[in-house]
Amino acid sequence: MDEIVINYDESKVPHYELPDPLIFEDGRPVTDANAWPARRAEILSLFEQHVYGRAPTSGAAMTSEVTSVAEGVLGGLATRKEATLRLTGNSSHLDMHVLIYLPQVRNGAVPLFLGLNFAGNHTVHTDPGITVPTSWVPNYTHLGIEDHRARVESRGAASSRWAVETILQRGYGLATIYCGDIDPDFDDGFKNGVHGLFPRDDRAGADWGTIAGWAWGLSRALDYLETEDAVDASHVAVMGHSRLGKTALWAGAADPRFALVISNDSGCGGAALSRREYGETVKRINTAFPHWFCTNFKTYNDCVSALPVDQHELIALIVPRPVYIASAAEDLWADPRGEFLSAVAASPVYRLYGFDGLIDDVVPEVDVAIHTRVGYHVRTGGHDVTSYDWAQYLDFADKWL
Ligand code: GTR
Repeated sequence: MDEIVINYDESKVPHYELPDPLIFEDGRPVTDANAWPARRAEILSLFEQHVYGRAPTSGAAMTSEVTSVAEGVLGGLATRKEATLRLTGNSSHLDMHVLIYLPQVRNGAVPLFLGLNFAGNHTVHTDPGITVPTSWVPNYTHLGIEDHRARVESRGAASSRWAVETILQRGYGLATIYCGDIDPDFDDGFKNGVHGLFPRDDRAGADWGTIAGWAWGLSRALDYLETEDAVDASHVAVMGHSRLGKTALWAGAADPRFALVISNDSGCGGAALSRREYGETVKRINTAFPHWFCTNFKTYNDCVSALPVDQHELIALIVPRPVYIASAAEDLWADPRGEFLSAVAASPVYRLYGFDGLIDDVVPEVDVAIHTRVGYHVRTGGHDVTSYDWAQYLDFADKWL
């Protein structure tokens, strides 16, 4: 295999030109907001064809069952609810376990943050009432540890990334699902997880990868939330970190029911511009994670400038809904500057709708958040989700959701 060069030198970023989100493929300009839905449909189709792959539009039936409800948990702050969403395809089924926290005191249906987690719902909080997954979980099976005890010991392991109490105190609910319930995060030739619900021998270049599968699962979770009286499903913010930040962006781009979209350190294949080739590149991501994107994406490994889209257009697909792009100063692998420039390049589409976008292409100072309808910050520190990030998301949601 060729050596994959990773560049961290700004002076070595190649000269690039971004595709213009406001010019149709046939060269016509988008002159007003009325023309945007048609251009949006064109860009969405290009992302399906060349980047994430196309999800099936029908073929899986869903049933739901509430498996537990507990009032007054987390010191009286929350109602905890768990539900199993069963998706049935041609010959198999899949169970997605949703954990929902709602403020115990509510004045009607609440707006809510929805996000996938990396290693099980029980990792988001030390709450002993959260059910521990019995499905494939990363790190444990990889280490040869299969027993239930190791999983139980990871209760709360990711709690610093989920500001559960703060979210509830601010009047929002939180729903989360373990991403591996939807599709286990390894390359198995698209046999297990959601792909297994729609089995086929003839996978084509634009068939969906794992990120599209996870995003599809988020939409199914939203289908369920629409049936939950305590949740205001027209005010759901989809949020994710890193690979799950890429997923949140694609879910929000593909499904306009998500009212707000938050990308936390999503990097390559997420908010960062592919053409900059700074930090993680298209070639590196397709090599290390061959299952995340569609097969067609790999044809651009050595020629990203030939891609008919770049990631600023993924952000543009969310217009006119609000979007927040967050970077971390030390997370060079995710290319903070490339994430910012992507938000800047999506801004003309916001302006079409009369919203201020990001105008200046100078990256803001560290820890100075911008809360225009396309929000942005680069915070101190590395690849993570912190209380600073959540403080911004909550303020941004108060303003725009
Ligand atoms: C890295 C990957 C990134 C990012 C990250 C994560 O290994 O290269 O694209 O997604 O994983 O998800 O934590």
